[in-house]
Amino acid sequence: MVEDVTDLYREFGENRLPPGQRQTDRFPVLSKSGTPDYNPADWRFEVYGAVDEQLTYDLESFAALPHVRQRQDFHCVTGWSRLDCEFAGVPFVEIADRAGVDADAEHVLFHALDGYTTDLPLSACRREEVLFADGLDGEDLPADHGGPVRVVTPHKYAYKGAKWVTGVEFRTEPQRGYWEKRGYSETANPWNEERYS
Ligand SMILES: Nc1nc2c(c(=O)[nH]1)N[C@H]1C(S)=C(S)[C@@H](COP(=O)(O)O)O[C@H]1N2
Ligand SMILES: [Mo]
Repeated sequence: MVEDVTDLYREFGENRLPPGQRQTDRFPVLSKSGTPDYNPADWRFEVYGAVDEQLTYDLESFAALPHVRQRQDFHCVTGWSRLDCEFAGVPFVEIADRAGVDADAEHVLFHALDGYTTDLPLSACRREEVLFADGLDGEDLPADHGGPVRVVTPHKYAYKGAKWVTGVEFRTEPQRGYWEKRGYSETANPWNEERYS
């Protein structure tokens, strides 16, 4: 079953397409330094920081986690939106609950193979539509779009969704990520056009 979460915009604004965005049928590829190489046998996904139990998955154990499928929209801060992406993935809350997040954790810093980082408040991650996605439109997630696993954050501009994610660090304090350090908004709500800080 594919769950449709494309109506989440109602929580934030009147229109499904956020202000200043234009719809594209393509799915452009954006990255700071290209698609990184990795060896599938060495790939690890680690959950650490302010948690009861650190977790480590390899590709096989990650694939065995409970997955959901969702229809979501995707909004890039540079102005394009791709509607109705069908992502498959493991919900953020599934991972957080398995690790047992400390009561004083308030932020999440995502780490990626290319050295990219991005930060979100824990409350912004504990939402059903935040997924560690490994599938797109019925196929494995393509490497250019962040495969084997990326984060998707349809309630935020897409730079909040780390491609090639390898680490999830729970923190008591925020830490600005790659684009946040370079002037992009820490909150990144597309319906408020929170593009820059
Ligand atoms: N690891 C990593 N994740 C990243 C980026 C990046 O450079 N490296 N770019 C971000 C930006 S700015 C956007 S718009 C989306 C683009 O995702 P796409 O290439 O699948 O369209 O990935 C985000 N996640
Ligand atoms: Mo972006």
